[in-house]
Amino acid sequence: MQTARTLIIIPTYNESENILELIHRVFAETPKAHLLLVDDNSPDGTADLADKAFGEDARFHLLRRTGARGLGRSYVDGYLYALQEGYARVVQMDADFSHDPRYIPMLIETSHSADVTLGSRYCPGGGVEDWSLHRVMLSRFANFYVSRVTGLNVRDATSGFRCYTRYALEKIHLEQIVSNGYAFQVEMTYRAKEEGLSIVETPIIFTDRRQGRSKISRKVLIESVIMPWRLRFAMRAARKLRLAQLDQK
Ligand SMILES: Nc1nc2c(ncn2[C@@H]2O[C@H](COP(=O)(O)OP(=O)(O)O)[C@@H](O)[C@H]2O)c(=O)[nH]1
Ligand SMILES: [Mg+2]
Repeated sequence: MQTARTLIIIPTYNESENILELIHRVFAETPKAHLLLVDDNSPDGTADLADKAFGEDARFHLLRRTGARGLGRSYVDGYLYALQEGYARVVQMDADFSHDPRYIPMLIETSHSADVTLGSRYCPGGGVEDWSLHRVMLSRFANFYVSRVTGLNVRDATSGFRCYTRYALEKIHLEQIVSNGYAFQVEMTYRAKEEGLSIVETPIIFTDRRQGRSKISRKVLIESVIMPWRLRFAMRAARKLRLAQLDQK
């Protein structure tokens, strides 16, 4: 497996308890891949900690964001970095061990035959472990809701453990992305579909975070309720426009 041109993007906000072990584990799974931490100026010093431990390692890269914090914006900055630096694909994952690094090779392998690879909790072989009933219900409902409203026929559109090829990132209009929280994953998936990119799901077992606290806010939840409708109506408007343009020809 060729991983030298893979960039693993990890967004962080206050992950000092997880980050060093996670980076060790990621490099153990994929020694040739490079890793980019996109840190939102974490008050707990996550970025400094990682930089001190891995700053000398040529595979380690650090993007320190300033200004408004945001998960979606952090991913986009990471993707732009990957495009600029010439990587062939990106893998993105959380820093809290919910996403087990052992799945990275499988995501990379699958990305050789798919533009977008989703680490999926809800396809055969996938699942969740140690999650409260409340989180399970919320996630299940979110996926049901998203697929009903947008018509996206993927099983785990909100998964944050995924792989994009360079081609996929170039096709998706990153500058047009508007959402920032869970809805960000949905919007990326939706735009991928609209661009005709191939999307494949491979099973993962998702576990609850090991240390630290979730940063998911009420604002993020509200956004994830509204965004599927925005995508649906934006798509309709775009189709109408295309049809009108065809009529004129
Ligand atoms: N750069 C950046 N990372 C974030 C932000 N919010 C959360 N993260 C990271 O995104 C990942 C998922 O966040 P988490 O709080 O675990 O969300 P949850 O798993 O849905 O509860 C973790 O690696 C967080 O450190 C943010 O505003 N900026
Ligand atoms: Mg988490």
